Amino acid sequence: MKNLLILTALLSSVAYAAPNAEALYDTHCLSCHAPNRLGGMGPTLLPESLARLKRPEAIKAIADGLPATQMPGFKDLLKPDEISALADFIYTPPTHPPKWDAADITASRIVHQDALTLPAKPVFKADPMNITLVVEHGDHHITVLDGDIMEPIVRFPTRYALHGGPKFTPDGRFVYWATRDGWITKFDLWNLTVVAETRVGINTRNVAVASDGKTVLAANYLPHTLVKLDARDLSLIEVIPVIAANGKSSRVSAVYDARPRNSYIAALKDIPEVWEIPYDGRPPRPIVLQDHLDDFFFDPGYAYILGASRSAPKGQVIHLDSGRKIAELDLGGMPHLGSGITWDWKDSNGQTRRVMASPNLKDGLVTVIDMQTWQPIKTIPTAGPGFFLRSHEASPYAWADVFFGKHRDVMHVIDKQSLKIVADLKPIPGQTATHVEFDRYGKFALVSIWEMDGALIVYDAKTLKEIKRLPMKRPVGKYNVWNKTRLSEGTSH
Ligand code: DHE
Repeated sequence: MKNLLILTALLSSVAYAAPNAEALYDTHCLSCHAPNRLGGMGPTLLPESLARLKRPEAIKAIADGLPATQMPGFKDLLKPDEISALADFIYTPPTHPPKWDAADITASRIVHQDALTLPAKPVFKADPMNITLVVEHGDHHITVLDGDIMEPIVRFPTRYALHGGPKFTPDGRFVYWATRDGWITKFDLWNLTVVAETRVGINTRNVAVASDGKTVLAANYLPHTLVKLDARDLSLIEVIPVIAANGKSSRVSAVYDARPRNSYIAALKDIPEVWEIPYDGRPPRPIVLQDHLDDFFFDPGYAYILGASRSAPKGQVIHLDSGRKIAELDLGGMPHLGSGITWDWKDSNGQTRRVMASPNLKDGLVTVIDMQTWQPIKTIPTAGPGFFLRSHEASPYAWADVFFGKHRDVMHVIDKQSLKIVADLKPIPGQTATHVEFDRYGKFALVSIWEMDGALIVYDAKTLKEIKRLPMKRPVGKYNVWNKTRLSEGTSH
């Protein structure tokens, strides 16, 4: 009888042992979301960063993965109670609340070089304005390419998980980039050396550089701050707490330079506001919206922003000076406006109109919008949801990837006048083809094969014939100095 009782107790303890959420986190989540849930390649998983994600949505995300991200589904690996325990765990406040304040930022700064002592001319022969950087995600490197001949000049390691577009000074000499865990690096492209590094936050979205080249502004998810640095040596100028009039704080989705306005514009993730932050140190000007903005696009004159929220069905057009919503955008799915491009399009009456096109992270379509009426003029069906759309002033084509799904190896080439797909390239069957960048003249189009043993494929941008392949480790974004500093209409800035 005694033995039976022990056995029953043992069995029930086995049957009802609660999953150890912390151990599950360490096994399945830590490599992307970092120790202590502070975020790295994946976002921070702390209650304050999950303000807009409800618990059932978190369970679904863990089970099924998240579209448009690198988050896989775990339902085949974990039992429902393990998934549920993980969801509880991420909403539990950490034992020691994370902080990253002005003192931490200042203490983190590493000055590698005094840029003033370095020669003010390139150490290479290539055209410094036609240099293209390739970010290799696979082993965290950057390759610097000579854009005339598409040959590497140098390849060097970066910090872990660089994300988003590096930003250049107007002369193309210095470039700044951010990692997901908050490091901002200043690199001297003419001397091919790191100048300085500062850690601005625990989970950082991106960085913008003022068009006067004097300051750098970083957008953080954690803490809820914008951090302004001196562009010369990345020393701290100011930590701007992101708190609305009602006292609620917010993560910052992204910040961009708005050069004709002499200001930066930041989209907030948890408060329906956009902030305009003047270069000259005046306080931010909040623009109150009806909906949150996760992602936005400037019109070429920087008078309007076209924004979309992951949770609202319609996009919005905001007039920046008046702070008013002047139109709604009928977009559908999950448009990736940050990856939008513009060009001049002739309508059936021969009239030229400026149009904007955006890929879609959820549906297989590219939407083309008339920028006078803000109405969609064409929805181009694609082979699946895409991440990036790119073109160049000198090219008649826009290149749209199919990042998600079984056709991820296809790159659509769209005629910018007929608004039809005129070619489907499949550089390597079964391997993800993504993100296109051009050289400064629009002669070559570079496609990333986003695989560990991937490649950069160089196409003739006119004939669409492959010219060469450069082996690379999971290459993702590519950034041409001329196109980025001259605000090419075919790329993001
Ligand atoms: Fe990005 C740019 C947000 C996932 C590769 N991505 C950006 C920018 C933002 C952004 C706000 C603009 C920054 C800039 O240029 O200053 N990205 C997001 C997300 O919210 C999302 C969907 C989820 C997340 O994990 O944060 C996301 N992005 C990814 C990826 O999974 C990609 C493919 C691989 C990676 O690096 O993590 C990816 N994002 C990129 C690239 C750019 C980018 C290559 C720059 C494009 C350019 O040409 O400028």
